[in-house]
Amino acid sequence: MIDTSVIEAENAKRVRDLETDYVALGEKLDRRGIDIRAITERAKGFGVAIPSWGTGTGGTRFARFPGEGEPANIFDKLDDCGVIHTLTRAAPNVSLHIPWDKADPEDLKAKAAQYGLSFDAVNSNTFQDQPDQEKSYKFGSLTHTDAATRAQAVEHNLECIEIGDKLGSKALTVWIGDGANFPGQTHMGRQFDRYLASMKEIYKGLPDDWRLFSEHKIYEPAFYSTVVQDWGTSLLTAQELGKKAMCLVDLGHHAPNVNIEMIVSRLIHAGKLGGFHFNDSKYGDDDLDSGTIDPYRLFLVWNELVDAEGTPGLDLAHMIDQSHNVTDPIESLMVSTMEIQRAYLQASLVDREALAGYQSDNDALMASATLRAAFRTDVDAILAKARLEDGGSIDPVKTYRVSGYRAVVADQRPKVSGAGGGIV
Ligand SMILES: [Mn+2]
Repeated sequence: MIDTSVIEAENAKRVRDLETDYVALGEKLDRRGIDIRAITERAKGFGVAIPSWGTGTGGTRFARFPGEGEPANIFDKLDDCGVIHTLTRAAPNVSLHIPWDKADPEDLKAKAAQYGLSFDAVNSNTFQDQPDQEKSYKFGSLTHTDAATRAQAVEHNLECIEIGDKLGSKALTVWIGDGANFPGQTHMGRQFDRYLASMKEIYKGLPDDWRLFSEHKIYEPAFYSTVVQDWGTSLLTAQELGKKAMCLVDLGHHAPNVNIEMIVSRLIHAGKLGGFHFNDSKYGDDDLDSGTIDPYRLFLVWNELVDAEGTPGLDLAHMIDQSHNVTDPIESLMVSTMEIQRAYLQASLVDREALAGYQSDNDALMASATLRAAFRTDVDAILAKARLEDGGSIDPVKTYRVSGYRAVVADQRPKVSGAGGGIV
């Protein structure tokens, strides 16, 4: 979809400056006892999963303003994911949403293989009704008071596992919108009991080498109470279900000012951190582009993850979960991929021995300065070098624009109307 000659021509314009910057950064890091090659190899080994739903323009509860050349189906979405990975070389996985992305698994695998893509966790959807669905989720899905509605929601999750298994996925992410809008609307204890009972049914259908991710979210669409509202409930769930159940942290699913890196640390301690939905947030579940609002927080989350490397059983799924309302989704997803990779590299530069010394000496000032020294290091040249060595683009956004990809697909794909209202 992106011609190699375009990437090569664009890289040729920038490769000399990159080499100069890379050598200069290498000398600087060398003075700090850091081998730039080792950090470059870490960059090359890094990957995130692109959410299939993120390739279309998102929206709010009020409206959606579709862009040109919106993907019309999962195969278009996979083409867009292919572009992102081709240029960044850091997005080798795709996370699917069922039933939105339902298609013949063999066709999906063939399309993904064209771009060297694999499938990460599959996401079930019981937060909306589908046209052919018998029971409504208006008053809940896995926690509904009606047993037949719960059974239908369980069945859908089992079907997601079956589909994911054919695609090579190894995890199911469950997020439900169940909750209440009024005090007294539901019995919070019984509702949670019903949730656990439904999740146990799903867990039973999980293959041995699969994991079940429980994703918490403080509010929305339920505005008074949400069944899996925070990491405490998520952890309780994961502990009750068993070894294959883990917690998934979506960075936008907490109250403002919550210390997310501390939640990360606690979940690692409990052996229950399974993965992430990366995005950024100013107020709530804003689903803004990673690293655009609070890059230091993203760094501090990565600081915990890099610190915990080597912990037995710690095997994280890195997924993006964003909504792009005012940008070209491909551009936003490429930039986000690189910002997440950047935070990972910066966290890899932390002088952990010095930090441990300052911590044990109670030298708060120097401990904090040690983290900020890593955070302030400009690793652009390493990121670009890693992409270049892997056949990607030194400057993915500029190369993408020069390629004219969006205009080409706008000609091929049907126009999308925004009149259907917003999506959350
Ligand atoms: Mn999420």
